Amino acid sequence: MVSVGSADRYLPDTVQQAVKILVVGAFGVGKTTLVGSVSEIEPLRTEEVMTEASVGVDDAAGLDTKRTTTVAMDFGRITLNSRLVLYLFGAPGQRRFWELWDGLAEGALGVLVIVDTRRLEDSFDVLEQLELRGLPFAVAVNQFPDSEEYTAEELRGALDLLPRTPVVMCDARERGPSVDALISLVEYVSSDDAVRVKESA
Ligand SMILES: Nc1nc2c(ncn2[C@@H]2O[C@H](COP(=O)(O)OP(=O)(O)OP(=O)(O)O)[C@@H](O)[C@H]2O)c(=O)[nH]1
Ligand SMILES: [Mg+2]
Repeated sequence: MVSVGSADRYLPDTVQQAVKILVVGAFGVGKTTLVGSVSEIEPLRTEEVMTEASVGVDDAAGLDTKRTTTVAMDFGRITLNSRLVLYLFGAPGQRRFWELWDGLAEGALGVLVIVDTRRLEDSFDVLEQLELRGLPFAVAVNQFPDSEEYTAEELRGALDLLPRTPVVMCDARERGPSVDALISLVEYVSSDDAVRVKESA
């Protein structure tokens, strides 16, 4: 998490636009980690310790250090440049939380979808839900140490993405690449391509 002084809690006077971004992805892909890495304010988290009840429901394979899961949402803020601030809303990706998305997605400019290539199939449902809702999105690939390396084009094929959908490699624990993923999303949704996606949905 970025350490913040009290001065950073307040938005600069130069900010002209505040936009809402949704961060989604399957269980344990790194949503809470990414929001925490980029947020300039202490992120709001709703973590609960995972219990026996999640065994066989949420697949934590490859997530040895994971002890908690998000039960409602993550929230963070990042000032991308002197004029633009993003409010990040992280939403759990499991099917049982999909109803939450409708409220959280209201008024959102776009969605950053985080995927873990070790469990790519877990992301199919999430992408399908976004397409159904007509939400413009970019894909951030969270690289874990034992992730195989794929090219963006290979992943685009495997995830059946449109040629114009951004696919960005990142490490959710690192601020720089996580911010770059958000910038790709904002650039994409600000372009005509994304508008077309929205209109055709
Ligand atoms: N090695 C590595 N570990 C990561 C990375 N990102 C997250 N983790 C770890 O992976 C686990 C999952 O991260 P979370 O941020 O909790 O994932 P999440 O998507 O918010 O999970 P849910 O809210 O439960 O769906 C945590 O134990 C993190 O410490 C990464 O880029 N590399
Ligand atoms: Mg989480």
